[in-house]
Amino acid sequence: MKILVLNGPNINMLGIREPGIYGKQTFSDLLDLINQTAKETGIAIDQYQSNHEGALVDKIQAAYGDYDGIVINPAAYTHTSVAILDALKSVSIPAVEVHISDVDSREAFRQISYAGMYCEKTIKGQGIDGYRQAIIYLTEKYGS
Ligand code: CA2
Repeated sequence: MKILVLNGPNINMLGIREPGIYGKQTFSDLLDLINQTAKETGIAIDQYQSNHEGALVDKIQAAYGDYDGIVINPAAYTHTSVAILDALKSVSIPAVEVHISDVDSREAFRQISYAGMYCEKTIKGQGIDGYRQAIIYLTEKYGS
């Protein structure tokens, strides 16, 4: 099994500001956690972060035929991007949405998730551990 972890804009800035919302862990800590989870589960995991909507759409399209699962935190594009939703639908790869913060308890504009309309599961408010949980969910459901 092969999983692609996708992160949207500003996730690379984790740990630098707003620790009260996103925690103290850095983007580098997140990459370490993803690599550690890959070792533990024995599956291949690639990760990609971009601040650009089209680049994320390109990466989702390129995943077709190559990946068996997608873990995605579209960050701010969660709440705006029909293009990312359509890309996920177009490749039809099982996907889990992750949000580091508890978006449910935040501003009204964060209450809509376009990507979430495709994803079969959403994990929110678990900090960066949400990524590990999402990878384990996909591995247990779709094989190793
Ligand atoms: O909780 C999440 O994972 C979010 O997807 C994070 C996004 C936010 O726009 C979503 O509503 C929820 C923000 C990404 C990180 O932004 C930072 C802002 C300040 C300092 C560091 C990162």
